[in-house]
Amino acid sequence: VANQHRNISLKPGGSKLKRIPPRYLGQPSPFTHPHLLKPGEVTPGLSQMEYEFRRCKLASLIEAQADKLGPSASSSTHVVIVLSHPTRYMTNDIPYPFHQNQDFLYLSGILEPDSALVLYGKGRPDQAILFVPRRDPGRELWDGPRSGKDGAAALTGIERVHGTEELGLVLKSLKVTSTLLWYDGSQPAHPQLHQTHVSPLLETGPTPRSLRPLIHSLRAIKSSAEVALMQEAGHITAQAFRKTMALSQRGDVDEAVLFAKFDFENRIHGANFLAYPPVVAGGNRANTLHYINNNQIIKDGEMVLLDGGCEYFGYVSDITRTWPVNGKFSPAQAELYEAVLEVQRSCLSLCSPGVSLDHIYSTMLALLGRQLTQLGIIGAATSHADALKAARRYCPHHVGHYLGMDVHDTPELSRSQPLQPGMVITIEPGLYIPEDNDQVPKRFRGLGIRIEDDVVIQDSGGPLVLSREAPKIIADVEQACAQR
Ligand SMILES: [Mn+2]
Repeated sequence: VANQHRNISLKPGGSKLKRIPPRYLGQPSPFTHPHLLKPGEVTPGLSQMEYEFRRCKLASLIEAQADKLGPSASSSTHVVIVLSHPTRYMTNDIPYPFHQNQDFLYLSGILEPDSALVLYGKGRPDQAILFVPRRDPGRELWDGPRSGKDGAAALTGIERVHGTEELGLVLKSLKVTSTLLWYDGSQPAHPQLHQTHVSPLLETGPTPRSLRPLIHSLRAIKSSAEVALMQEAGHITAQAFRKTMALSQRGDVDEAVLFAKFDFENRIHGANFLAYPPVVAGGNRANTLHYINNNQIIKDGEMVLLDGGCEYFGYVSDITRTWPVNGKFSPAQAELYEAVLEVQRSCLSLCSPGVSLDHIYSTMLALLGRQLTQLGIIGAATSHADALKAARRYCPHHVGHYLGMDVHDTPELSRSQPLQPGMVITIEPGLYIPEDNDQVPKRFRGLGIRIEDDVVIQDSGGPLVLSREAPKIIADVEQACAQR
């Protein structure tokens, strides 16, 4: 991470700790939730300093980009606008559980809807203004307490805080129309705030420059505090896999039961919730990559593919294991499983700085092609090119993706870019043989296997596998299934 930290002037944020108001805020605080947050933390595990450092790094990235645009750009004033998400509704006045816009959360630590962050400054946008919903006893009676201006200021350490209704006014006072504006307006995170406060300024002002790629390049490299949160997410989910496997002793199990068990075990061990609807796919349904109905009976002798992960204070896990629901691999299941496992291990060993996800992907295809030949799924005389084609047919997805605050994290980042220390990725090769494929030896038909681990790229000593506690080799899986 060191090279990213050059040329950054970091103001000491810890020295101006304000007293947290002794009341409930719009999110956990060190006062109300001392079991979750230490003094000086904005969200569990992440300090005011860490959030301030992120804003500083973004300011530096913008400064560097402006330098490239020429002398007039580098001396101009910058304004950065990041909006929170709105509350979304399932039906009339019933909200979905609120989920924050991760780019906004990354820079502010604020977990309330209808909020915004503005960064501005001449040459370098290093001044922060936060906007949060103002206190409103009428609304708070229904929705619960809000942080308000004083609460948000004390929690985040950002001194200048306004009510959200002042966003447009403040932006106007910053003379946004004559600045370099950094804002993602094409798909605004909060359409209504965009419409009311930002859009009118865009009509007469400059074309905003895209912000998301810059934030994603920062989010891609995890700090040690972020890795610690992801370790915990991986640990919780790995233990949930153990407990869910232990329900596999005689077959004929409902996918819904495994789903419920997995959900329960994640939550009871500290996860906030599952990071995405898990795939709990028995038998041939494992060949439907995004199967989430999870409502069928898995028969004795079949396997289940479970792709699930949890969110732990803003950071997620994403793990897949495939195992027989009666607790014992059949010879054909074991044969296909070992083939995927061998490829998965080889791909894990490639996870080091300088290698790209795309490179690991092409290696995966070559290795899968070789396994398909050995399994007799494709002929021994198949050309290299045709083996790759077959590998793509039997594994239609990529080897992995970036992981972090999102399951498919930092999508602005290309998978052809060399991995750097602190990046977190998944490694998830699979082989999927639909039951109606009569080109393939009968014993493999209807089997779908994926093995997915979460991996931190490290400078030396190989990758750190966050999901290592989830049973993976056949002996460990069978042992986990046999646990009472
Ligand atoms: Mn994944």
